[in-house]
Amino acid sequence: MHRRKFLKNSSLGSAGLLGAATLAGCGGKTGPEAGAAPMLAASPGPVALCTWDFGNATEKAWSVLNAGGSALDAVEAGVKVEEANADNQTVGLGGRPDRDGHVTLDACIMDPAGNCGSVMGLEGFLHPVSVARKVMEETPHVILIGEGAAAFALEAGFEKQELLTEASRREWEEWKKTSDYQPVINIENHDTIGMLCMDEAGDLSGACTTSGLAYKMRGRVGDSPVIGAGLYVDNEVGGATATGLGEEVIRTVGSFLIVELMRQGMSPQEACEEGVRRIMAKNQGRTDFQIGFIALNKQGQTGAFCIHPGFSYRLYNGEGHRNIPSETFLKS
Ligand code: SD4
Repeated sequence: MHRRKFLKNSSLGSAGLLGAATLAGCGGKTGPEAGAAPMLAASPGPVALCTWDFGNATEKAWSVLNAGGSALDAVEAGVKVEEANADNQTVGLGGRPDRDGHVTLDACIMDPAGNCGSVMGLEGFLHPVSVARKVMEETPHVILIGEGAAAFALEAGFEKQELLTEASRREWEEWKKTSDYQPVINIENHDTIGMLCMDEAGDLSGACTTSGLAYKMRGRVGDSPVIGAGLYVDNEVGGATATGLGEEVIRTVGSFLIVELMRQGMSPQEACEEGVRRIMAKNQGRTDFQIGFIALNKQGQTGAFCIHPGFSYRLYNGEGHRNIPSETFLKS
């Protein structure tokens, strides 16, 4: 899709969004009780969006929001769908292991008050995002790593389980034969889920969860659990989240940058584009990696931008549920 058309669609989308919210006076709520809501100045919510085409995840988040649930509960419930999806080999169960054969998970979560929790290199627990939420809500800390995070998860009542599936183990065995033991930096080898939600009250939350780069060095952590890099939410302004080569997102503190650009007046689309441009400015001539950002502002407008074609995001709002192709920095 051409940029102009994309922008036109985005602005139409926003107008439609605001229209729907004002008309119904119910923040876009659907279902039998939608018309019964009081005619108050509505927030543009609910809105749920996530990286890539994870329809089941946004569907789940939307069901939480549509029942009057909080954005925080929605993002957690939404990304848990992909954490439990063994067919998604870059998140949770079935995630590709590190080069030594361990599935190590990174996740974080942020609430409207700016509280945040994160786990890095967590092994053996199906829902790292829920462990991250417990870190946020039940400890004085923001981040727990590795063995400490696992001990905390056990204490908090999470059950330990094997996450390396037969399919991922077999692929890893094959990789070892040919790989030269280098982590794969494959431009399309990432389906990390980052999710942003706005609830009926207009409050924002976000979550991001991944098994990271396939066959990474043991101990390597990407951007996804790093607050400000893989995810950032400021309830006054908006939120952003990333997928792709985490090292480059960390170098520019990508999600924080995008939120700050929105604070200065950029639309989510413009801010995502500038976030990618900053990364490309530090990587002149390099085309061997992919990064995609999505963003949501307090007005319910959304945007996305990536380096290579192929990135899209899932959006569920008062207008319905759809997959939206992202504009790209490098044309194919
Ligand atoms: C990372 N950003 O660990 C993640 C990778 C990713 O799907 O997006 N994987 O760098």
